[in-house]
Amino acid sequence: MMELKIQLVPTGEIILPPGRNGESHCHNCSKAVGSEGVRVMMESALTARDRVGVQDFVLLENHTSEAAFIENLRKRFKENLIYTYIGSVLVSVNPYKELEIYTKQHMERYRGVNFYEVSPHIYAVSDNAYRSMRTERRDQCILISGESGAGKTEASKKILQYYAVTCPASDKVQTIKDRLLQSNPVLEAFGNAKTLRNDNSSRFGKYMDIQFDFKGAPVGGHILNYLLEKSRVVHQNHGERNFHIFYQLIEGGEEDLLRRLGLERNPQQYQYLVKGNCPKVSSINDRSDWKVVRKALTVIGFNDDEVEELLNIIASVLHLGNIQFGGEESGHAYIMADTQIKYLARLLGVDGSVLKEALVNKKIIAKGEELMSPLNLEQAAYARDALSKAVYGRTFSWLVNKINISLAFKDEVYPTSKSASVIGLLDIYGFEVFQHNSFEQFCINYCNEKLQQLFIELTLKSEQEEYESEGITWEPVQYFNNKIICDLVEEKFKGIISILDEECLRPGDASDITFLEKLEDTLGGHAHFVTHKLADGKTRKAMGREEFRLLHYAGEVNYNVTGFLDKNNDLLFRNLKEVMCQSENKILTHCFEREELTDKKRPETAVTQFKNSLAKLMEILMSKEPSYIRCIKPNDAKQAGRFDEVLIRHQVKYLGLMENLRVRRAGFAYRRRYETFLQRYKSLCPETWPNWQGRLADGVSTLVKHLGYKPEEYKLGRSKIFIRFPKTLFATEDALEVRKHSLATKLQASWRGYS
Ligand code: AOV
Ligand code: MG
Repeated sequence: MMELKIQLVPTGEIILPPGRNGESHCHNCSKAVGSEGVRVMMESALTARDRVGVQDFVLLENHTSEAAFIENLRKRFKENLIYTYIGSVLVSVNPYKELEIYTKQHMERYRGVNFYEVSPHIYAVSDNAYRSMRTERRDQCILISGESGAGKTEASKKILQYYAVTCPASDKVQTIKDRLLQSNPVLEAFGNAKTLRNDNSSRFGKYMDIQFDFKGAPVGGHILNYLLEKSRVVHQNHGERNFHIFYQLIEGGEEDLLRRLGLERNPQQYQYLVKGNCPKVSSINDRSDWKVVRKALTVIGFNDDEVEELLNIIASVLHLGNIQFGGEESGHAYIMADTQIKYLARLLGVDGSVLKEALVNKKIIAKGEELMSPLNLEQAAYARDALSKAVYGRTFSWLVNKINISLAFKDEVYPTSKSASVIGLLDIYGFEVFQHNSFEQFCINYCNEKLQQLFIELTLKSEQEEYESEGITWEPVQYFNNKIICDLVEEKFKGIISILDEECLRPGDASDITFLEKLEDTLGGHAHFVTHKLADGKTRKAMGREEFRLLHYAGEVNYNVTGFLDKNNDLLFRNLKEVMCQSENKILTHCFEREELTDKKRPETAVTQFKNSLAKLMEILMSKEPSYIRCIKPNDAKQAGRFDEVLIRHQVKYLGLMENLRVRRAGFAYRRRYETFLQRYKSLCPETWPNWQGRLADGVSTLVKHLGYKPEEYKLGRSKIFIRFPKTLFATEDALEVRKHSLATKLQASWRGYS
């Protein structure tokens, strides 16, 4: 699909710079406005715009109208134009089908080209960030946001591919490029899963730095991962799956490998894989994905032994899940069969009988003496699941670390030197709401609040700063600031996280319910916090007694408090830790270190670790120059071609896109650096054509006066011209187009003269 190049005045007129006699006429040729050639050109342009909408929302005639905004999105979506700008922010609508817009030719088209000269594309954003990094020597970051299934992970992969293909490379750089690309399938296998919202949902947050050298070649990378949803290892909601790797291994693993691991080729055999009753997903081919992942592990630098050790752990988790306990509800639990223990002992490299003991007893140290206290059925199942989660979660962190080692920037000539600059890519888990929401959704949605907060601060701030530094007065636009919700969650002493930690650390009768009661006592009456209790002492019928509701920026979510304390404490019984510390599996020796056993300090709770890591992330992001990609999910059915207006309107609202647009327009719709502006339009004025010799600002001033700009239409800053209305720029663009047309006409005429 060809994107519309010429822009027209909304009314359909072409406004040309007045000629010497005050009439409008086509520059350089005798054709007057309205003559056949120009009319045809205009008509086809107008029809095209009617069909495909505008490529930058700033150009919308009715920019305050949400309906017009959505109509523009709809038009473009229908034409498979999934990208649209708001100024420099890219809005992307998930097409749910493969589009032919990511080819090498497309990449080439965007390479080194100015943002506004080509149709909106994720490659344009990537290229722009890359060029800013190169020319201004400033670290960049690309922040991708949007709800679950909106296309964040796909977007981040497209960006990485763009750099891998278009950036300069040597042999060594090629290895790094390959590893950067291959880290994706590996991390997705271990960290993504099918949820009700997305068949390939990221269950961890990821921030990846791509490091570039002075020549602009990618020379290294580093990944920070955030809070993996470990609970999925032992439990999945109906219609969901465990992490992909389990199914890939079972479906794709070679016969003798499965034999060594003691696995059967049937996911239904494994308790940890049957909870969601969803072993197969139509959009996923586990068997071929296995091949991709297996190859990727090699590219990243795993040797066969390491792969085997990694898979031993994955298989162990499945065996752990199949351990069944016998015994009375209140009596001592015992392990029903030794089958799994035998496999576990071998795969984990631990003593089977010690493991067996540790799974049904708890070690207590009282008055310096060690005592074994037997566990009942429920406790034993709990201990087993805690072990599975710990093993999987720590292995995942180890894996990220291993990838980081393989991506590390190494300069053999200057061993202490750093890479020249970086581009950071942020791809987190998107906002999500299920029927049942727990601790994990609380953390995920809190993370999204933080990111939205950053967007608000940075877009407003940078806009304001730009006007300030250019000496332009501006009118601020009102935003809904979600800081109030961030505070509600993370404020010291009275935020939800503080209260949760307090209950986790409080000895005695602390429980999920006492946590909820404390929330009610402290936060009842907060504008964004609701429970079943109404102010007049009555109960709210629509809410359960174990629930609290948060009014997030992106919508209301009811959280069930069951399991909050447990998941936040994230405890593993001491004797199970001891067993794991004795493991001969090389990966596990890194995951479970003996110092942990002697460390008296209580580890930080899960949510506090998460909060601190997010605070650090915000600092990292603030120190870089941001670009934004705002992803929109077109429907809940994961279907191509379906544009669900209600769903989309909701996202446009909460992503603050209308305000974003207003900010862009309240001040000045367009800004261009003097040299860019002059270069593009100098042919429209005899005094600036072919070259302007004086100061750039004077050249621009002469040019716009010649073009008939009125004083209220523009301002000249220190290094840029600011144009208030898009129509002004349209008219100039049209004039340029007409000039080209008249040049073409002249040329044609002269050709005819030859023939
Ligand atoms: P997410 O990262 O935003 O959700 P994904 O990037 O995984 O969402 O996208 C979900 C699915 O939508 C993908 O698996 C593709 O099938 C499809 N899709 C997304 N973007 C494109 C595109 N540009 N072209 C074609 N198909 C696309 V989550 O990780 O759940 O928040 O936690
Ligand atoms: Mg994702």
